Amino acid sequence: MQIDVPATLGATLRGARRVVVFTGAGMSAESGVPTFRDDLTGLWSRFDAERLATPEAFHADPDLVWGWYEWRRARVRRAEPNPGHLATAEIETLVPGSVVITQNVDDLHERAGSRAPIHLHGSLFAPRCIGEDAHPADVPDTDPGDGGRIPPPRCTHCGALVRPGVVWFGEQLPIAALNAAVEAASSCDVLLTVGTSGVVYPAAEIPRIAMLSGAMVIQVNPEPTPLDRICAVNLRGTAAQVLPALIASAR
Ligand code: BV8
Repeated sequence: MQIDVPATLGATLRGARRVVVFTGAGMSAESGVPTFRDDLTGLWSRFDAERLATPEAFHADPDLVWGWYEWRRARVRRAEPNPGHLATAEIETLVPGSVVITQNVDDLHERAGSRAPIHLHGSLFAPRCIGEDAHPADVPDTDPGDGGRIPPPRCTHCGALVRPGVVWFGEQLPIAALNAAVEAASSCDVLLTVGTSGVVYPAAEIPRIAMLSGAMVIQVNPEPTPLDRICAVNLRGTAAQVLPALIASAR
């Protein structure tokens, strides 16, 4: 489906000093990675993602939670970056100094060529142990099939259980990532918010910080979100449709 992107947005992007692309799960939807609020498919349909993505769920049933993350990690490994990821990486070439801030725990921005995405909620590819030193763990790629319970490995340094390297609900965001994201949002002149429902905090503050700092906030989402009211422009379309059109108008 052709999306009409106002030509003025291309000029705005081209003339920007610094662009921030703030992304959520909708960015990876067209790569076949389910969004956070999609009904969890198959085996996971009877669980609530927000209940599984917590320290309490892991401590109550490590095999269930580890199995869920291994199932998600295998899905991401099989996925490819979509045209939205590629267009996002091209923005960094078009406007040097631009940066991606992502809530996603996949590695699709990196695989599309984005240099150093800021991961506010960690990564599926950075498991660590729950011991005091949080030793990074090297977890082999397995095929968990449709998922199911998988006992988490033990740390080879201290023997503690290994956990996914993501930020769970109730856990603090990595301070360095959060500070870098706030600095980028405060100093950009355009922020694109792409594929996020804008309901999880403090990440959802990022577009507001940009707007309050004088940036033009442009939203790319097929649906309305709470962020609509702080956006100068709401492009009702998908990441893989809109972002390539936006970049084409900026070249
Ligand atoms: C914390 C990693 C405190 C794990 C995730 C106020 C202030 C601070 C905190 C809170 C607060 N109020 C409540 C809280 C607590 C909580 C919170 O925000 N709860 C919500 C539910 C109200 N926040 C926290 O717990 C955070 N921690 O505050 O700690 C603290 C302080 C000091 C000391 C100790 C503690 C931690 C939150 C991080 C949770 N981890 N992910 C994992 O992945 O398993 S969150 C997870 O959901 C995602 O990472 C993402 O951030 C979030 C929302 O998902 P989205 O990315 O937006 O995806 P979603 O499915 O919701 O929407 C998809 C969108 O895409 C839709 O709009 C759809 O229309 C659109 N779309 C679909 N297809 C496409 C598309 N768009 C474009 N193209 C398409 N093709």
